[in-house]
Amino acid sequence: QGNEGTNTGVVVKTKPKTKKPSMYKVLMLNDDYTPMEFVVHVLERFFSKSREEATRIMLHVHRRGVGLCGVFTYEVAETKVTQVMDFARQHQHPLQCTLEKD
Ligand code: TYC
Repeated sequence: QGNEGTNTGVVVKTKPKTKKPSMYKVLMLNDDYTPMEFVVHVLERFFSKSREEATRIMLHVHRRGVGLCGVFTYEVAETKVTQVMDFARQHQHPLQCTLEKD
């Protein structure tokens, strides 16, 4: 945190040692087969959305093709994508979820 220069009149500003982690968007993709109710359930279960918010996001994805589930650090985002894809596969739905640098 030092901003002290020496006595040369030059101020040497050191970088803070910690830097904010890069954030990643988790995006949900539309398809023609996954039931709307299943997508709402996924948003509630894995992204802690209320039923109202989950429904809003699901309808946005249904109409626009893609929608934002949340923004997380890389490790958390990757875990969410894996959990959603595994859950969808277990239920034999083609639901796709992906990660994009913020
Ligand atoms: N388009 C699907 C349907 O009509 C619903 C759906 C919404 C699927 C969002 C995926 O991410 C999705 N049953």
